[in-house]
Amino acid sequence: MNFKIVSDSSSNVFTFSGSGFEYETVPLKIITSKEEFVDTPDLDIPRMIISLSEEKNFSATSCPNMHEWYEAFKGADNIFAITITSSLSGSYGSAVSAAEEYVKDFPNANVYVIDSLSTGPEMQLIIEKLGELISSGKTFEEIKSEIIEYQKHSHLLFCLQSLANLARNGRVSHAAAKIAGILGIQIIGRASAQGTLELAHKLRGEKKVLNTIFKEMEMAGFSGVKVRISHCMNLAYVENLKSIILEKYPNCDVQILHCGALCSYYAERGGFIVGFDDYSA
Ligand code: X90
Repeated sequence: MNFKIVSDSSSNVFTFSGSGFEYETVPLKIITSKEEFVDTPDLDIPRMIISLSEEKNFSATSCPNMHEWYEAFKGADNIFAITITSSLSGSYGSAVSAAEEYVKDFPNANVYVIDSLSTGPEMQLIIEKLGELISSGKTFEEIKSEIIEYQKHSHLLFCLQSLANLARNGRVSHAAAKIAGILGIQIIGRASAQGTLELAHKLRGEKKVLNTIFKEMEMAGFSGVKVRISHCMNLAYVENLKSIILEKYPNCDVQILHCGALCSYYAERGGFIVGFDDYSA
């Protein structure tokens, strides 16, 4: 029985390996009036960000279609697919349709599509958990129920300097985007339990922003086990968040990744996203 984990590119995880499974990413796309950016690891993100800042007219994103998910499933018979929250994207719907076709064509295959109710680093945590569970030799059904349980303990916060692209694509209100557009204001929010985007604070100043994020993490039950951070061209800032975390929790497993194209487009330059679980050491 061969296992495969398939994620859409909003996880920012483009390579992942471990014993007993394969891993593949299906890309979302960013579209402007001149160009299409496919969210693959070789894409030049800084160039895309510059090109988007010059694009005044139109930009949008599109999720993988059913065919793209189906192709990524091919060859495997125990598949875990994970998507960006179904409340903000059609990726989950496409993956579910692909799964239905796939089990019709390969009746012995198992496919479970996970609606992450989130994106980015929270998806990364779920992918890593899937990897651990598969490597430890659990059955498909055992993994499925353990991952449903894990999702109750994973969380996502974000900090954005602009909500312009979220508003342009109808994912937040124009009024909220206007507040975020004030110079120096940063917006902190979270993925709600229902997988919707929830705005929580508007703040100014790095120290205040990082302390608020850290406080929000602890309020959500974080106690120093595991944190994954993805950022859009803002490494110094998130390194400071990492230091704040490690100061209180020296043994915490903290990793930093670059946002891929989809998260870079919506988080925008300077934005970052934090995933963590609420387990205690
Ligand atoms: O299908 C598509 O075109 C993709 C649409 C995605 C829209 C939102 C992406 C947000 C990415 C921003 C902060 C995290 C918010 C998490 C809320 C659940 C990153």
